[in-house]
Amino acid sequence: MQVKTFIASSAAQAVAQIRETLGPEAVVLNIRRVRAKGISGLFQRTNVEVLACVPKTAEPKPTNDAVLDHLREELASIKEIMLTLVQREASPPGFVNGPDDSASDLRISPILEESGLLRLYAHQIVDQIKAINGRVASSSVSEELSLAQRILTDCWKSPRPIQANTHIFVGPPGSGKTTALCKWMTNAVLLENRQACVWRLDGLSANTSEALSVHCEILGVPIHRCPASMKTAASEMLFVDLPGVNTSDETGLVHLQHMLAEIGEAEVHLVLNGSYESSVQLAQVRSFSRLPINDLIVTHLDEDTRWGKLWNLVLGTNYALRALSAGQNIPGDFRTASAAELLRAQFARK
Ligand SMILES: Nc1nc2c(ncn2[C@@H]2O[C@H](COP(=O)(O)OP(=O)(O)O)[C@@H](O)[C@H]2O)c(=O)[nH]1
Ligand SMILES: [Mg+2]
Repeated sequence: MQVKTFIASSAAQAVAQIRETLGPEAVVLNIRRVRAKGISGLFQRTNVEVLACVPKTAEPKPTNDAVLDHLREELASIKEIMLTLVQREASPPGFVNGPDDSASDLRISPILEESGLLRLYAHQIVDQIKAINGRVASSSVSEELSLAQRILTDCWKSPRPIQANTHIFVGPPGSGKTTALCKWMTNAVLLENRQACVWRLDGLSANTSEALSVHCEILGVPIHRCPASMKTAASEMLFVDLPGVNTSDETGLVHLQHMLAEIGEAEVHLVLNGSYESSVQLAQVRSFSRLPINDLIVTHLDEDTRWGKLWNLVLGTNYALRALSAGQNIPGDFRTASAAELLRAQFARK
């Protein structure tokens, strides 16, 4: 994947350059303001620097090679699974297996837990595999694995189509709301050519996301500190950034509830830090569930390889996952959530 650097005097010009050079498949990796070179730089003029690339698409291979490659991959993943199991058998001194460890006699159960699934859900999957097989421990690990993936895929909830042009990002402080907003907005403005506008609002506490204002300036997106100060065109996207509210902050949550009611029709996204333990994430969802949440955005996924944890949100809440975000770069890695995406990352060879 070859990354190209584009320098232009505005974000719009950078987009034109990217489209001309890389075509419509281009993905923007990062955007920042840089001091203009030469005489313009002396007058404090700045340019926009955009890093973009075209993601590699797999080369089609002859059928035999493809089958062999598939088998090799299967073998490698089975080897890895067996290694994981052997390592788990050799418990460290002082480590006592929980009473539930022998509850499941299918080999897939510890593999699912290892990938981040809570034991409760791992066992539910195992029960379903048993029901499908009609007998116990008869299938191979790889058969169990593909059955588990099929069952998980069937549990997937697709987010409902976007209905409003207003997007509000809520969640605990530091969960990655402003970063997720910037990522989404940058993709919308640069790659989809959408008009956008931002409200950076205070809640009970002040909204200190100064970086958001800088980012809006780079993109040429108007930013307002107060809702009354703007009228949006029907096609314009409105992104609303709010300060985080702690789950234990009852007053803050009630205030946030009123703010959302005042803003009116909107897509409300609950942003969660994906590197936190599932028990914490589920407790956060419970606290915010009094709000009109549409879907979940999970961030910080670069900090944890156990993407199987995300299934605990799918299985343990009524909400769908909208987007997955990994890393601080804007827009960087910000992808639409899907069952296939989760499974790919969950069972990727490390
Ligand atoms: N490693 C990593 N850091 C992130 C990610 N998303 C946000 N951050 C960082 O986490 C901190 C809080 O993010 P911010 O978007 O300001 O959170 P907010 O308080 O919810 O708006 C900042 O330092 C971000 O750069 C991510 O996906 N991965
Ligand atoms: Mg913020």
